Amino acid sequence: MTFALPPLPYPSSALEPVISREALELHHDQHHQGYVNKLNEALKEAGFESDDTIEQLLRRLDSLPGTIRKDVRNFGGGHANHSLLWETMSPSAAKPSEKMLTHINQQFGSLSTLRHRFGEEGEALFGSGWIFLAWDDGASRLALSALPNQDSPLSHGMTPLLPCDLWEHAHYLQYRNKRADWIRDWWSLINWKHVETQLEKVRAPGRADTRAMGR
Ligand code: MN3
Repeated sequence: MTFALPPLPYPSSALEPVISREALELHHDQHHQGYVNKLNEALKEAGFESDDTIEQLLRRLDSLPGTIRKDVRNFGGGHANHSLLWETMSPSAAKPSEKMLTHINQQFGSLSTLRHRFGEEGEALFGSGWIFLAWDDGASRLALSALPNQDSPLSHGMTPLLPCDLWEHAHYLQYRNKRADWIRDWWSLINWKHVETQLEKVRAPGRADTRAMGR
């Protein structure tokens, strides 16, 4: 099994001025590629064979062989988190639809409350990591999840819908150490259409990967 770096769904200058071309190219071509390479090397070295997607491997992290568990968690998590990050940003970001707002209001009260809590929990995370808007599979509701390093909500019974990268490599070139400003400006890039599509998939009963996992 070999994982590959997905191409960016837009030109590398498309997210300026929030993310400069240089910053996006470094992040995608160097950091994300690095996670993919290290993941592939680790799986090859361990002789691990599977047709699972990276999402499926992360969901069953605890049952993976000890020889690859840590590498799937770190490098596989890095691969999955960044792949979702590129998809959930857009140069022509639109506001959430009425339908999406209904889901947000139901769980958080309002979009501005969600944004406030997202920023607060993101700022509060110590060290490197991510803040996610996710679907809690067990509770069947939207939830926020702040996780360290490259951990994925998939390994915690949740499906990530919207990730914000809180590693310094995500913002240091332009925002230096100002994580709060980074989260504030990143918010204007959210591709809510993609978030909504993922949410509808995860809310649909009997979705394919749930059946495959026997959950
Ligand atoms: Mn990153």
